[in-house]
Amino acid sequence: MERIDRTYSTDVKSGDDKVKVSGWVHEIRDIGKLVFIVIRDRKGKIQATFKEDECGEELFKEVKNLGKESVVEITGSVEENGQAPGGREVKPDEMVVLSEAETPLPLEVSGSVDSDLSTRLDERFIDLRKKEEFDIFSFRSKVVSGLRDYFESEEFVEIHTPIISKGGAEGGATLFPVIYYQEEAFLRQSPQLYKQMLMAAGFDKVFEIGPSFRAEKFGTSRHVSEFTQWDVEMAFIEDQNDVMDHLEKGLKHLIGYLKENASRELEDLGIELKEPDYDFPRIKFDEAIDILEKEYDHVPEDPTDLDTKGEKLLGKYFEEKGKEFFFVVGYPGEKFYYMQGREEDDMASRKFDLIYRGQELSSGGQREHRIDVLHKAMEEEGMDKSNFEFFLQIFKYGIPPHGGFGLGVDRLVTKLLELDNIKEGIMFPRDPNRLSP
Ligand code: AMO
Repeated sequence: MERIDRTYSTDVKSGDDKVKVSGWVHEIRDIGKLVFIVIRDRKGKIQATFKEDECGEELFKEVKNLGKESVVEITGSVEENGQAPGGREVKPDEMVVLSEAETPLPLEVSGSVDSDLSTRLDERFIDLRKKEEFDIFSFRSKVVSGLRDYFESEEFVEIHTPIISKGGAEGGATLFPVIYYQEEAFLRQSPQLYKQMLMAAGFDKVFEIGPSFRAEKFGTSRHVSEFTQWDVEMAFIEDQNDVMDHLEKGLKHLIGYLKENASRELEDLGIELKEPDYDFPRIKFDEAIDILEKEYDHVPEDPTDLDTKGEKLLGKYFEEKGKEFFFVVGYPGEKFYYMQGREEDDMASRKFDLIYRGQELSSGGQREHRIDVLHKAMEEEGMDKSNFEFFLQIFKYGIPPHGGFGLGVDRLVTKLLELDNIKEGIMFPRDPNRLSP
């Protein structure tokens, strides 16, 4: 038999005399001597019209028995039809049923029935058949390309560091233990220590895109147990501002890139992205607390952090000034690896958060590279230093001042696409109640 390449629905043109379209049966309308079926592929839909007196008895019988969501391959010519989706339809010569779908389906694909998020995630492979879902994940793929585009052009090197470690850098409460042969080990909470090791190795500028794991106890709309972090580290910096500059420029580049390269997805999802034409405000932690108190009469319970409400209110404050992105710098009581505020700083630390549309998107800062200060900070945090010997070593034999950040890719996608829940931007999310699928 003659081999014909598959044509996506959107590329089918009326007048084509032989095309092969393949996909899922999205819709069937059987009106006796005529059966319309709509085939769906990842790009769109195309109708095929089967007429009893034209397509032969056997083929007609087969199409009458077809169930929704079965996978078929139809070969035929293409004719104009103003009533069909896209104004054209396939006149079939042949149909192969590649896989039959059972009925009833666990989830409606056509979108005529709204299912709650939990049901959708239970039946995720079917849920992902919806065009909107494909658009979200095609967009997500372009987010990663756009960030990579910026950091590669700035000569950052992509790295891959271990997922299994002896200890985590981000605090004991959210560690996931694993059994590593006879030893207890943990899934990484971030690539923090390894990207710093590469600064001691002289790599100067690195980035990593990979999974990080946190045993977050509460299922919120912005936390998951496994997320994708965009990590960056750079050496020979003056202070945290050098790091913030790259984060700001990277995000501005990304939005421009998406407007150009993801315009189809954005349009279909009904999202209009604004390119930030302003410098991201950089305010000190104390100033942020002042704004919250004076403008909104809000005092976060934990004096060393902004709570969710605080971030939201500050987001509102800056959005009213036309600025969706801003930095808060100098958080008190920060993790051991951040540099504490120095005399010239007038703030508690060199740690910053980037907030976008009222939600923390990234944390970063300058690192402490003075070994004595680092030892003290680890003791104060009550850490078992024996698990971090490999890390402490790097400060003994020459390491430049350095800093970096970690950015939550899932949160970025959620906020850019205005999704309600971070899990909508993750294919197979993990939370305290979900380990499957
Ligand atoms: P932090 O813990 O703030 O910093 O994490 C950085 C960014 O990762 C995302 N994130 C999460 N996203 C979804 N679910 C979670 N449970 C979750 N936890 C974190 C957020 C957050 O801003 N090592 C430092 C970064 C650095 O200094 O380089 C770190 O991990 O978007």
